[in-house]
Amino acid sequence: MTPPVSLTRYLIEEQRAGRINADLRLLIEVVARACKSISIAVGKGALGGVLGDAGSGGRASINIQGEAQKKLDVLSNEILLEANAWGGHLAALASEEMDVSLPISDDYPRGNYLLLFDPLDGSSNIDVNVSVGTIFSVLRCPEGVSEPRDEHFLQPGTAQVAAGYCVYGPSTMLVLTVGNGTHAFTLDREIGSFVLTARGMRIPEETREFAVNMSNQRFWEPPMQAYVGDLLAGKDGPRGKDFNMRWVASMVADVHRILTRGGIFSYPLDSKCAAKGGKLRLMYEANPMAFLVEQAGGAASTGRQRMLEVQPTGLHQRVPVFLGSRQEVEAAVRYHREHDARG
Ligand code: AHM
Ligand code: MG
Repeated sequence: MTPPVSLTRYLIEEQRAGRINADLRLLIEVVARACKSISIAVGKGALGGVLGDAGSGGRASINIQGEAQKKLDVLSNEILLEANAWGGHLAALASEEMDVSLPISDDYPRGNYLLLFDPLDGSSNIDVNVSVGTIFSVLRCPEGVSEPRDEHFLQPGTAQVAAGYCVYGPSTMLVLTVGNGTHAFTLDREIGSFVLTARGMRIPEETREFAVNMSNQRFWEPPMQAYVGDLLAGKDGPRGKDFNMRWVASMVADVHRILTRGGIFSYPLDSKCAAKGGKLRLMYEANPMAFLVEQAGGAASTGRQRMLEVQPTGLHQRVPVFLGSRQEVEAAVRYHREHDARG
């Protein structure tokens, strides 16, 4: 029997192969350790006193996105900030829960990497005991920058050196890419170690499953209406096959299902979120997921552009998202292209 491969061993082997350096290895280990702490907090639920809204005196705490923060959003953010503050591997951090980026304090050495994260994605599922997750993306700090600010994070997704998520579901799993495939590690709770359980994940090219919040249908753009209309028409429509639908409302859980068995995930532009550019955030939701999905043979697009090539203009910028099985993402993109060509 071959011995299990821990995350630590996997990272050491990637370092020996010259694909990552010691600082990036440390960074990923630190994020994974923080995810273990978040997993423990999420797992305690009501017993840990961590459910419900953040804030005090009857006043909700609101983040930069204008969304009410949950206690676990705030706690997860603090866990990630504390874990990454002192190791010397980072120059600065940025989070969904923080208005602006945070340079590493002068009390510690500054490293060469920038870390972005959504500390607890799927907040609407926290209080109902449904899977949530942490999403992260790693960029290089530009050469010669000693005082990193928001503008230094504004690099396209193709510049990511690592990305991943941790899903807090029936089991806790970390899914990671350093640009050499997408791999899944399951948390062995007794030992406290992430163990490699799926090496080189591959998303099936074709699918019969889609994930979208159908309640927004009437607010979508015409090409999205046409695309989903044809999915719903099934065997009787131009697609010639029946489709199934799933929507967890935790991007991490929906993407995890798609990485595991295929499908298309979409959060398109709609008239409610059009002024903001979309619902999901480019830099710490769409881009890390796009990197993971592409590394698993899938595709990721805004509907009109490859996700990883979007030039960011803001830390909290939002984008429409289509990702998953390659042929299905290409089909969704085709509906947009043909609609736009008609003018
Ligand atoms: P959050 O980061 O505030 O949790 O919001 C992101 C989440 C995604 O995980 C999920 O895909 C989407 O919002 C669900 O949106 P909706 O409630 O509109 O279906
Ligand atoms: Mg989120």
